[in-house]
Amino acid sequence: MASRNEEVLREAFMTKRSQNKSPFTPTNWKDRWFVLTPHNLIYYDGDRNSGRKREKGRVDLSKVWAVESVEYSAFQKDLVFQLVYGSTADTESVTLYIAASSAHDHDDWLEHIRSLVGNNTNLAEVFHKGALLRNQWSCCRGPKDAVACTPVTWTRNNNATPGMLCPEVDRSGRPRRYCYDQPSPSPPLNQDNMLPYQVPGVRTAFGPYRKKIVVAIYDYNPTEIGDLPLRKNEEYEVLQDAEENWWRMRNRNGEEGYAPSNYVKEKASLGLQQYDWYLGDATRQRAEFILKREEKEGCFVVRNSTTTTGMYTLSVYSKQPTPQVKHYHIKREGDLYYLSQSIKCRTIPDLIFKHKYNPGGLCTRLRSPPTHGRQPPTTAGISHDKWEIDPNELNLLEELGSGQFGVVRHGKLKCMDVAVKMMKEGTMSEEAFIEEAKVMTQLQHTNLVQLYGVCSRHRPIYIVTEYLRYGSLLLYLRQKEKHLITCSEQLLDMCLQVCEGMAYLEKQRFIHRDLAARNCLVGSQGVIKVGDFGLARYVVDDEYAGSGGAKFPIKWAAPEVLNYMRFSSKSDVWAFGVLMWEVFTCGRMPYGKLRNAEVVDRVQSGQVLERPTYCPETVYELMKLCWTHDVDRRPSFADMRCQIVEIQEA
Ligand code: L0Z
Repeated sequence: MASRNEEVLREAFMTKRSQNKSPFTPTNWKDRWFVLTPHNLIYYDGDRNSGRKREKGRVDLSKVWAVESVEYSAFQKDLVFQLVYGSTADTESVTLYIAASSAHDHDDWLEHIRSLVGNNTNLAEVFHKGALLRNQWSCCRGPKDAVACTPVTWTRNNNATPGMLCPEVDRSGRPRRYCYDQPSPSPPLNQDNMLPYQVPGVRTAFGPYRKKIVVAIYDYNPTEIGDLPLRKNEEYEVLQDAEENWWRMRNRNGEEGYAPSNYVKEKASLGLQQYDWYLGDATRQRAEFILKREEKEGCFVVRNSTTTTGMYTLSVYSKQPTPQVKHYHIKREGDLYYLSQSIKCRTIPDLIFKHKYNPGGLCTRLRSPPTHGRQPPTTAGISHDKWEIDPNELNLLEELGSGQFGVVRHGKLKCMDVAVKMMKEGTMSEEAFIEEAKVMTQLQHTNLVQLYGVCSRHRPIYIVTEYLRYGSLLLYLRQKEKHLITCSEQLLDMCLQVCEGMAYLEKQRFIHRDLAARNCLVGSQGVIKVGDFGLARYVVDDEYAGSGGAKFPIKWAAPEVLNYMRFSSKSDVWAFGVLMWEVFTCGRMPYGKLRNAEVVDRVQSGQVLERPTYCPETVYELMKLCWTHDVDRRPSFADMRCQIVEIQEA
């Protein structure tokens, strides 16, 4: 409870929005007992009747920089107010959303809290009258770190009597007419009737417009009217970057349209992206794969060092004395880069240029970058704000197999290869999925099978995804066993790729729920992608849904899933350990023919899968880390990534 010397000014039950929740899960509200003291707003759990309460959190009122109402549309909920607090207004602020039980309570608490924070020196001039939903502010559509869009309705006590509030309280969040200080003038609305938002770094409420110039790092050929084609190495001005994945841009001829943000890079931080020989974060394995396939003497790439950030590695193919790829760390001395003492340069492109004419200690002189090097990434959906695909635009081709939801066919969308899941009626909660699909199309990563959109206006509905030409990872492992089994670097690289895709999902707070080799796919250039993430939630099938069902993936399930169906990114990590085992056995069935009940007994008693014959001890140690029973001690995907990279480099 509030400590004895803290006078209780107000107490009440109100509901609080849980903080730090996934941008992809529905907003979660919890009943809390709120206590207001002169210096803190403290909240406790415990139901309305019981006297025993446990403190769940508190806000230090001296850190508060705005106390404002929230517009109804943010949560489809009335009587919500917000406390924005933290150390620096723009970067480290946290927002606490509280729904009062009555209009009287709403006004009363707002007034009281304001009277307590009125002398704070950090009070803000602007706030978000909406809420951060799916990584975007509902009010101005700005990204998470956009500077707030709406002038505050109340600033400080100054010459007013502390505790006095505007006589007419406007709960819509619109600027109030009655304020102690004159609010800043409202900025003009844009075409969408939205307040403009600003990128961080610009601290003034509505400061000068800053031009953002980007350079295309890939060609982009739009599929939709209204989208802007991009030509590699050309410059574009960004007109709107409110959304993460699709930006409105203008080319040199003044033509405007949307284009994918992952196809451009800001001119000021372009770095090596403009060079064909630069592979960015590609691993040693990927570099070798690309260079070996070209079979060209002196073919080379430069990539970021996997061990030291800011450092680079040069990978070169040579046939002398035998076909091989050599990797050289580009060393640094002061502001000079070098590979051998004899040639030192100020920049990496200069260094590359010099070594084109002089091997200078390398196995061969550098000749040309690979012709099939950097592949353009997928785009988040097929166009800006579009997830509904017209089935007439689809050209359906051969059948690829059938999934949980029915037949999947290869197809073409314009000239793009796609896979089309034709949803058998009654196998999926369609309504809920279609809503979620809007969010899922926005997930984009090299190691995730891209969801492009849905055809939901007719039945059966179609789910349109990226097409991968080599099919399921499980079958690939089984078919290529002879070739792969002794090639543990390549097997570990497959695990790393899955881990990278999963680390992205983890960061986006998105849970897969059915990670296994059968749900990963193999693409060209040895790329592995995780597929069908999050779809498990929409399966309508008793045999799949419960842990007792015949189709439930028991052998990939963490103990907390078996016991309480508690899914999390950590339960995905457990499944990832099993997937690593599948990879290093080239596609064997975990626990062999053991029946489900026996598998559960084994897992509960702490027994783990045995080390696959060709699996290095270090890799097996990583699998076992994934099978840590204590969820809190189990590593995250980010942790796993570091560990795998460490083994690769050893
Ligand atoms: C997916 C599912 C089902 O929908 C399949 C692709 C592909 C297959 C075969 C070949 C080529 C490409 C081929 C290659 C090998 C030796 C011979 C020639 C699902 C699904 C899965 C799980 C779920 C839900 C749905 C839950 C998690 C909810 C349980 N699976 C059929 C096809 C595909 C993902 C699929 C593909 N690209 C995308 N999707 C191939 N490519 O003939 N080869 N070679």
